[in-house]
Amino acid sequence: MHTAIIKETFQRDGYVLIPAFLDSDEVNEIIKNFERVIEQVTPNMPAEKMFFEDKDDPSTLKQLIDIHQYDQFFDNVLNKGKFKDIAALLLNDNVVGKTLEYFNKPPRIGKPTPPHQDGYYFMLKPSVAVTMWMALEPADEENGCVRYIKGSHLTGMRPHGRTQTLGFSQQILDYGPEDINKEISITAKPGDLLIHHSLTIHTAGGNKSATRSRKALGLIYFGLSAREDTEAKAAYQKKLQAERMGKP
Ligand SMILES: O=C(O)CCC(=O)C(=O)O
Repeated sequence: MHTAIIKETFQRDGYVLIPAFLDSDEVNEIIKNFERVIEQVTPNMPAEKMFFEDKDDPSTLKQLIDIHQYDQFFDNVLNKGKFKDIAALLLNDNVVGKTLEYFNKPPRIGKPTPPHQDGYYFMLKPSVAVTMWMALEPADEENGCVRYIKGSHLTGMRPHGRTQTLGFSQQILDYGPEDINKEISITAKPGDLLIHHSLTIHTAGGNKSATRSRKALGLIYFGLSAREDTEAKAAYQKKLQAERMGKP
């Protein structure tokens, strides 16, 4: 896919799908290294960087965050590979790799990803950031592929509030049938890369398959022109505190 088309699509729609961004050997290398990390590195990672669908069952691992901080292979994927170059191209900026994540939705029990805008978590001003999501196995409606609302990066930040979903603590509060009607499901094959703007609304279904998992690689890049939004951060901390005290 030509870079000019990738950029134009991203700017217009708020997301872009790049088919076969990595070939099968490259995907297998990522899968092999995730397996190694799960076996050998996670025992040294703090508990708050790991989420399980069932905390008493290690086979239900659903998310690992900040893997690059604990593993050189994935630090290189985030900071040295071709993912970073494409982030800089799309944001028209120099970028910093913020995090590298592992996502899974285990068969039957993988929960939906609540509708949200990543920029709500990032709290940047301006919100110059992208998230990348690369399929490590086929993703479709049955096992919970990502769904986007086209053009939603152009209409501002929606109000967010608390969820009970581990790893995705915030969701759009006024998300309704009109939004659901606009959702576009993106089916993806291993190596296909999805990139979305930090203001693009997205969600994903639960995993309804009895046999198939839904594994993916996640990467986040901030533009160097983005600054921490200290007002938004303070308001968020106040809101979390109120929620802890049981206030609305
Ligand atoms: O893996 C998913 O279901 C969603 C991932 C997501 O929301 C994100 O990377 O921002």
